[in-house]
Amino acid sequence: MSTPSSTTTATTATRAATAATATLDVARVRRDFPILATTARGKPLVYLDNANTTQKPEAVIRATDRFYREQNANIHRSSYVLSEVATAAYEGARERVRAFLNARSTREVVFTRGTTEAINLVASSFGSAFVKEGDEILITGMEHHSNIVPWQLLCARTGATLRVIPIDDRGALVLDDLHRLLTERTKLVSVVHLSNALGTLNPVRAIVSYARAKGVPVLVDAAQSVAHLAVDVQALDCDFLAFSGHKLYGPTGIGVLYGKESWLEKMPPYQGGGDMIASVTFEKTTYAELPHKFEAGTSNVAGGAALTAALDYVTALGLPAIAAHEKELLAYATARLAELPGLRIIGQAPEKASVVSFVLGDVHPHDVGTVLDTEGVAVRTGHHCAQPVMDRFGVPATVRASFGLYNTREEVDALVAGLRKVREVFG
Ligand code: C6P
Repeated sequence: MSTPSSTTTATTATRAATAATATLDVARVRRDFPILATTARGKPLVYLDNANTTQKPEAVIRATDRFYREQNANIHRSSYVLSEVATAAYEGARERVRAFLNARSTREVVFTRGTTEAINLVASSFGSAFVKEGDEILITGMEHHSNIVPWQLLCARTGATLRVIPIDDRGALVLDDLHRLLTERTKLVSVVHLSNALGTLNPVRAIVSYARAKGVPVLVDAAQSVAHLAVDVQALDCDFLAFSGHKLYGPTGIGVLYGKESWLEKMPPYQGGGDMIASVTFEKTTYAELPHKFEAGTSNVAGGAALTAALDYVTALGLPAIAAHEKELLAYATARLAELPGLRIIGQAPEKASVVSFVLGDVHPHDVGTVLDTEGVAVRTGHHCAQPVMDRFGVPATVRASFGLYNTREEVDALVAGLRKVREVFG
């Protein structure tokens, strides 16, 4: 049995040297991801679906393996040494997330199953305490369904109304409408940081400033952004922020709700059960301290250990270096795609990151995806769980290539070659 923090020390030291140069050695980084050396349909795998989920480096795979081999026990409940080790792994992950987001305290870091559950937690808990008939929740026209439906459910329960900041033809927010739509009735603004369907990077700091001046809290859906740019919750000054481990080179089944302690203290528990209580009698239950008040039942302990490894990995490479690499790749992809007759990029906002969404003439995106798949190129086709975005641009679906830290220009070239093949097949 060994301590949880030593898992990635060697890797971290090696990576720190790379980070110091602020450029990404992509060829070397790719060797950390075993799946990238595999084939798909007999061709080298070209994985361009990172907005959906990212592939996992050896460090994350090893941390999961090691947890179950050497550290597995339930946490917070037992006094034997193995349980102490597992608890340290899990609470160590919380501290790692705190540092990653620059939160003030681990009391502000709640583990969830992912972004979706984190947003549902706020809609349910904040909603039951602070939202009533006649109130309004303000979102944007480029939200993922996970940042629409929980608020619709809340509105149906309370009689509140959902308002939507529109997007313009480039896929940028119409910020003047924020000023019109944010009123004394607004109880919360919930906005995506980086759009999964358009690649638009929203000015969340400016949105928070504006809302703060009116006394309105802001939730940031950072599901897409955390893997592509450094996110600092104190600099953003947001009240809540949600992300998923699996989009950040970490495991599925674990994510994070960051919440300002002042809000979390005032919010009731989301679910009831073990580990979230201080004491229970049939007459009265009192709740555990933050953040455990919001974590009912047995947690994803192995997920925590693996998330630590993922955050160590990304931090050692350096988010500025990752962002610079992906920016260059997005520019290259945008230019190469423009060579293809009839290709229309959906989402051309001035500030974008890591995602290019497009349609190819009148070939259905699913057909495009099928042909690309025969070439080993994995992209997502469909509405990307953002149907209102498709409606806004008058398309049923798009093809979406989304980049991660290990993607290369050669892979963009493979995408473009695959699209030429689509043209040959469908004319
Ligand atoms: N988007 C995509 O292919 P979960 O499923 O809880 O990990 O993440 C939900 C979610 C919330 N917000 C945004 C902006 C997202 O992009 C996602 C997940 C994936 O675009 C799967 S639909």
